[in-house]
Amino acid sequence: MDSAALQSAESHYFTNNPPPKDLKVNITLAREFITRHADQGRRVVLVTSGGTIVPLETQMVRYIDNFSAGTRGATSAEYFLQNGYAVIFLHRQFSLLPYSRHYSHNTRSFLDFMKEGDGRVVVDEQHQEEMMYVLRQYMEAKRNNTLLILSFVTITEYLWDLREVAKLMRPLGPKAIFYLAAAVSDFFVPQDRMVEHKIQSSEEFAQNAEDSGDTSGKLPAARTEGRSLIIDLEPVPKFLKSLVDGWAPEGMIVSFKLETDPSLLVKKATHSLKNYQHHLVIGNLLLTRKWEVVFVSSIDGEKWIRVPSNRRTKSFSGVESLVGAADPTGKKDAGEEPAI
Ligand code: 9Z3
Repeated sequence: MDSAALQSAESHYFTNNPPPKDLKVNITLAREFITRHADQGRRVVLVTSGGTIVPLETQMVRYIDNFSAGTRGATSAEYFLQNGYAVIFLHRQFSLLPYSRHYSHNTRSFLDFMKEGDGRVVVDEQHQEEMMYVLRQYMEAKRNNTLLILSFVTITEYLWDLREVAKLMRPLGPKAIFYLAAAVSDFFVPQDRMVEHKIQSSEEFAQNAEDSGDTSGKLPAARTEGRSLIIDLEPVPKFLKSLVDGWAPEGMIVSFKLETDPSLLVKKATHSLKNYQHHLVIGNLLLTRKWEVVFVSSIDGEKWIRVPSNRRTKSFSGVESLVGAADPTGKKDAGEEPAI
């Protein structure tokens, strides 16, 4: 796609899919955060995390989602903070957050880390050391104001936030990093093909386009035909190209590529790098993502990073993961810590 076609696809998308209600607030917070840290000489990274959803109805009852829990993004954000970056953490609402992730979405409840002592709630002895380690890092990020948490739910909210934050980071030039770990939908329902009300299970009660206020004559993207549900999605514009070429052309851009077929991973990561001409694609496979990733860049070619097998464990879901990374003592199981 040439740059004129890309610009027109982008402008069509943002004209036809309205911004989220909290966009203005997010822009104000991000502007203040970026300016303050740039003035203090800190590097700023935008970490995106978690999955975007695709609503099927305007008054949304049903939506398409993906598996991402936000482990990669939340974990990576902690490492960026540890290394002196200011982090804008743009995440799917209710997905994992830096630091609190150690105690949420776990097979254990956070209450399992507590006990009663002298009529007060205290942290159990066996978790004191590890929790103190996490708490200190969390407190330091709070004290220095180096973590800004923003959230999205839908693909459209994500793209609006990404575009506006990227434009705010543009003046930082190469000091701005984009670390795009969010699992982004490839297909979506455009606003002008979305039905207003809940999709009915029989044609008898189904809305037609006019009922939903649409006069364009287009068929609703999700509709019942006979007893079948037909979902006819459209491609999401290639926003990575817009980011690299337009929103923040001097920034360092790291994207992720997720596949399930091992024979496709490096091919597709290389293809993405060639297509978008950014700095690094980190490839991962669904089943092994917690302990191996491949870095594909024009400088280093293809480079695998693997967690040694004695530091992996099988999690509840059968996916192997890294043991001990969040534990200062190295003795305990840190749960689902990914390779990077
Ligand atoms: C990834 O590949 C992430 O590493 C995971 C992390 C989503 C696998 P979890 O949240 O999983 O730790 O459970 N993310 C990006 C995949 C993606 O959507 N890439 C797009 C693309 O390649 C946009 S950059 O086109």
